[in-house]
Amino acid sequence: SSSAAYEHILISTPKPGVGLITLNRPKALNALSSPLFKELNDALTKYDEDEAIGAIVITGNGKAFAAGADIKEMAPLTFSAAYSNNFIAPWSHLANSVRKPVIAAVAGYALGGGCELALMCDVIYCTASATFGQPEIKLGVVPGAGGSQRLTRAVGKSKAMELILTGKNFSGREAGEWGVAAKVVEGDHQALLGEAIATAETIAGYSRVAVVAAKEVVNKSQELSLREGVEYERRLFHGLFGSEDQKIGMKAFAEKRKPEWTNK
Ligand code: CO8
Repeated sequence: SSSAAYEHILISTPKPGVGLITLNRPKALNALSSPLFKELNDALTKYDEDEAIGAIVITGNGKAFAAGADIKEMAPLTFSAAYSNNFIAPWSHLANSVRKPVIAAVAGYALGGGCELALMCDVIYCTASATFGQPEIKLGVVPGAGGSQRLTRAVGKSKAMELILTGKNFSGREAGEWGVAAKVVEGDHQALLGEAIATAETIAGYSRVAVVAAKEVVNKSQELSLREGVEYERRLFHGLFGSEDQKIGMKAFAEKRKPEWTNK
């Protein structure tokens, strides 16, 4: 695949099975304009449909993952235009429709919509010096791409309330301590990206069927009661006995060899 069709992102396959998307508006600190999001959604859809891809990584550069929604694009927006065009609704594509795992590799700024984009991903890896925050209050608005909901689920009400009401930033190190990030890397953007790609490669090495099911059941925990969630999990677990890969995986274990998945 080539990046030629895109203006605001780069795409590549750094390891077998890994689809990498690099946000690429460095002069605007990767501010998330509508044209950028259109390309991001297009690339995500293609990776999700591509049988060769097992996991996706989204990153920025050393200075910024993304410094937010594009403030210059939003400044003249009116209520009626925002409402009738359902402004930022397309952002939900990542959270609602992408079925393969998506890892955010965050170095530098992840502010406002950038923080929300990271929170929409399934796993966040970051550098210790990354800068997260929901500064919308300083602009006279509130988070609009899920930040008030996802950050609150991640850190609890009191801390989310404090962060969103003050607009204060938090570091990558804090993101790790609070469970927002799964891994905090001490090195630079390249070291971080290496770690994220290695994890994506691990995931891409498993049965696609099992991986999609694993993501689905964990996500259900955010939506359902515990009892409903456990029942949902059990049904999907039952369902996997209908896959070829369940037979392949368990037979390979018994024969002490590596399974060769068919993704069926
Ligand atoms: N939108 C548009 N342009 C931006 C943004 C942004 N969010 N962030 C930075 N830029 C631009 C700057 O305007 C500047 O452009 P230019 O060179 O043309 O003047 C360029 O990027 C470089 O930025 P700075 O010179 O400011 O770089 P510094 O290193 O001095 O500062 C900061 C870095 C601290 C990150 C600073 O740029 C900043 O505060 N940025 C804005 C952060 C912010 O408020 N983000 C939240 C935006 S609101 C939001 O995301 C709402 C989400 C709501 C839901 C989603 C709706 C779409």
